[in-house]
Amino acid sequence: MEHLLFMFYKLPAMSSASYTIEILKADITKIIADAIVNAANTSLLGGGGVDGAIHRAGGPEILEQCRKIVARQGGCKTGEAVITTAGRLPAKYVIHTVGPVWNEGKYHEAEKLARCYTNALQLAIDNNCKTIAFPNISTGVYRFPKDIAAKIAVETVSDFLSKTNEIEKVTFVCFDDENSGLYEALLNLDLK
Ligand code: AR6
Repeated sequence: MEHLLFMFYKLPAMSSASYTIEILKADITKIIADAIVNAANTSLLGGGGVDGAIHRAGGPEILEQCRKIVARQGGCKTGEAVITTAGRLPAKYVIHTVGPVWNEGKYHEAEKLARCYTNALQLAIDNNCKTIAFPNISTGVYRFPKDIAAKIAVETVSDFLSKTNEIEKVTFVCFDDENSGLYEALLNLDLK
């Protein structure tokens, strides 16, 4: 199922970073990267969608580590991120972040979604990750409008990468045609 839709490579200019952003149409559990990101919930104890797929494919070690985090800090707040093993997955780590539930945009949802991306990227750097793959956080069960979410994801990640020199590649893993079309259009516009 995996196929590459778009790849952008930013050449290092004076005082700016070089990095690659790619868009894949794929199942994120199959991605080889230092870290894949999970769209979790505040309990960190699993759920449906991409969260269910990651725990199913990665095996019980991921949940064991999530439980330890819960015992230590009581779950994960919206916009924040925690890291665990990736268990049996081909990635090294899973970074679990909790996207906002869309509620007509009245509760700082855009800001909270942007924080998911920046906190996951910072946690990846703190764990020496060079490559990271994101799903389309909050655009499933949490009902965030896909067009607004894609714009936030692309802008937040591009901005972060242009200011740091530690992440080499970010992959946006899209699961449906609407999301992949939106990401392609945005990256063509913003980065070319
Ligand atoms: N690979 C990549 N993307 C996927 C996959 C997959 N295997 N499966 C689904 N998606 P969602 P949310 C896409 O609902 O909206 C969970 O129950 C999906 O098409 O997984 O952040 C958690 O426990 C969509 O575009 O996450 C929370 O309770 C995107 O992943 C809640 O859902 C996100 O959809 C979080 O809701």
